[in-house]
Amino acid sequence: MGILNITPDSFAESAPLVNDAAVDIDAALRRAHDLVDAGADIIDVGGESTRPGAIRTSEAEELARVLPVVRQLVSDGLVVSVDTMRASVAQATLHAGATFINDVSGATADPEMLSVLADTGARCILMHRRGASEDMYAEAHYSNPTTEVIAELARRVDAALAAGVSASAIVLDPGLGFAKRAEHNWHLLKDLATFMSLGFPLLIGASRKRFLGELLASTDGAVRDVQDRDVATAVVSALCAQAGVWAVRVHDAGASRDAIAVAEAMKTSSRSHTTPTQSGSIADIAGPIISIMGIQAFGRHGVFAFEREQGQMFSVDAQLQLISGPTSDDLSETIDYSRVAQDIARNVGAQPCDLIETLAERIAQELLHTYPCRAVVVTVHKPQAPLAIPFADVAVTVECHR
Ligand code: PMM
Repeated sequence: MGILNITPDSFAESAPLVNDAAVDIDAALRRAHDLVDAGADIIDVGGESTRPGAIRTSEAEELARVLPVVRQLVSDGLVVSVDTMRASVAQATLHAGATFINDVSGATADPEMLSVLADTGARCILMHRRGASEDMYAEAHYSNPTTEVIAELARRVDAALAAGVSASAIVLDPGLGFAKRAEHNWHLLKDLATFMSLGFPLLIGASRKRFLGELLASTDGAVRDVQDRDVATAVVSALCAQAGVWAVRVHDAGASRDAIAVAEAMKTSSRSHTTPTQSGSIADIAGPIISIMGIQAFGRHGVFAFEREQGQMFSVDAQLQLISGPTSDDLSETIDYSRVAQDIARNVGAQPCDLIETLAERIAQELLHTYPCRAVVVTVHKPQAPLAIPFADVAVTVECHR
């Protein structure tokens, strides 16, 4: 997950994307595409600073910063997450095509957030924190950071489920640096396996954070400069990948992508050295393949106006090749196919396409970017396609490799 902070004061970015209240949209889009070119699968767009001591941005300002950028990135085909604590911003950006809402308050800051998430069926990242940015360190007291953070996150999961959010939509994040001092962050990272055992995908945001700067302080005690923390960040990313973490939220996507490639190669070296792009077919690659066939979903795809107006049922088959097979009988080590099916149904119901080729490609790319898989094959069937003669089915199959 590449970070795109559209704020005037982002501590970790070289050049702010907001100057004198004006958003440099072109620069924001360029940075997002650079992150994707460097290997980011998701772009996390934020319009409000959450650094310690930050005061809140107004709703209008936040929306003005993120919405135009989200719209353009979605239309460019990128998978977008929006870092917001406001239900109204979540609602507007989801409507514009964002896939994830990343709420650093764990959906506590805005009482409407959970109902927006439940109503839209959006994927959501529930992060742990205590207090707010203004008083970040006041509650940074733990006797056991891991058990306390897990207990507090579990309460957020319970609240989300009670509000109607699907379990399969939830990603958890222990919130490094949020009401946590360096020793707490290290404690949480040491216990990644415990967080993994909760059974939810896990996101880790360590990128360029102060605890890395403190670790790398010079002998005279000067904390390492923010811009010089990317090697340390990439090492955290590799160790996260090794532990099975779903995503890392980073500024330098290239460094983390390389580090993760190393971690994955070490994990899977006993299986195969063949890269999927060389192999040609999903069946050629060793490793488990999850198949979900005949997912029924309503959509408005087609070149005719009546197809857009009335819509019709589509059927989708998907095969996902896992990056590595589970090493135990534990759901968190594999892909949850109920989540995959829901993602596919949501994708079919999203923005209409003229061609089922485009839809199949869009679904395959989303699956590839969302789940830890090497390769994806998607077939979209359109059994009610407007043909002049009787027929059984029309279908298109696409195959995408990481
Ligand atoms: N950290 C920041 C902002 N948003 N979201 C999640 N889910 N996890 C994080 O760790 C996180 C976040 C602050 O970092 P930045 O100012 O570099 O974006």
